Amino acid sequence: MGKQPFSLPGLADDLQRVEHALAASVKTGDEYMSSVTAHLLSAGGKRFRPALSIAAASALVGSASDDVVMGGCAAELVHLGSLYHDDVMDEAATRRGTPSANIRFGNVVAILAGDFLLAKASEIAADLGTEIAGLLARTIGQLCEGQVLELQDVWNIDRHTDRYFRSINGKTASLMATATRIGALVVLDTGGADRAHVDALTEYGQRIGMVFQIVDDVLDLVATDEQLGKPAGNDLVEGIYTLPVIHGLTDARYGEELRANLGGPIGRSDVDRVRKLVRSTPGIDHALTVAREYANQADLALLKLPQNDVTGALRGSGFRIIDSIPHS
Ligand code: GRG
Repeated sequence: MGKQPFSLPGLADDLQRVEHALAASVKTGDEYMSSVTAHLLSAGGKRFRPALSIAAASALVGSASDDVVMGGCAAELVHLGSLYHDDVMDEAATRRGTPSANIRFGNVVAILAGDFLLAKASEIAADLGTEIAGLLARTIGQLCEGQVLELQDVWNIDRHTDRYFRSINGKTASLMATATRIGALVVLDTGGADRAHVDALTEYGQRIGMVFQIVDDVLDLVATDEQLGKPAGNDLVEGIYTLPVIHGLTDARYGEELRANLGGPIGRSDVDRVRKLVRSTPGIDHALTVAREYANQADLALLKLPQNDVTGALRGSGFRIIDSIPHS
């Protein structure tokens, strides 16, 4: 898989337009502040959320207008802002393979820079109309709710899968659904789509978001620090028990041993041993089976759209995200 799980004609050029708009959006009136807001942007990132906005518009009308590009930027700015805040909360040292903003500039400045990016996202969304502005504001709320739900279950070895799914829907899938919906809503505003198509694309984005987060959670247990651009096993260190772990804890063979190792802080030196223990259970396979169900639901949502080259190219994208997991 390349950087995106779908290849669309013109996508690389459209993402260049996104890049220019993002660079302009993170500029502030102050040089120091601008260096903070540009920090994570310059460190890279896949720009998957803008790609979803572009894909949604392209599925409906074959191309992405400037407003679609700006809508994708708004979603990416919310994502960036949330990462600044997340790294402060986690006291993370690295992100996208470079020192995180909190390490480089301190917590206070990192939080304010995150706030600035959310403000910019809101400003862009307001230019796109009240429906999109309201949608983005609601989504920021959902991100916070998903994150707080996760925090409530920290160190909880009896974490319920329902609460896991609700949390990842809030913290990840909601923004991917919204990025996709914004692309479709911009087209709707110009008369190029109907509501049923907007809803089908939103459903596609949400399902892809669920696949994405489950895969992210699996990667934390199977990938290397280098592959992740941050320390592997971080969820275990933070006390966040994701689907493979929750399921692994029910395993007749290794569940008890796993349980004895979880429920409280573990040292960095124990992380690899515990990751291996989780990998000895069927937890990873179970999580991937669930991810495949969401990937299939994403494909089913696409069937509610007019069938064309773009919807054809989007088909299977959830499965490609799953297939991108490195094999040991
Ligand atoms: C203030 C908006 C706001 C939110 C506060 C911190 C928080 C609540 C939410 C963040 C939750 C979070 C970190 C979710 C994980 C999202 C995720 C899958 C990140 C990785 O996304 P990629 O792989 O990253 O698309 P790149 O680096 O490629 O952009």
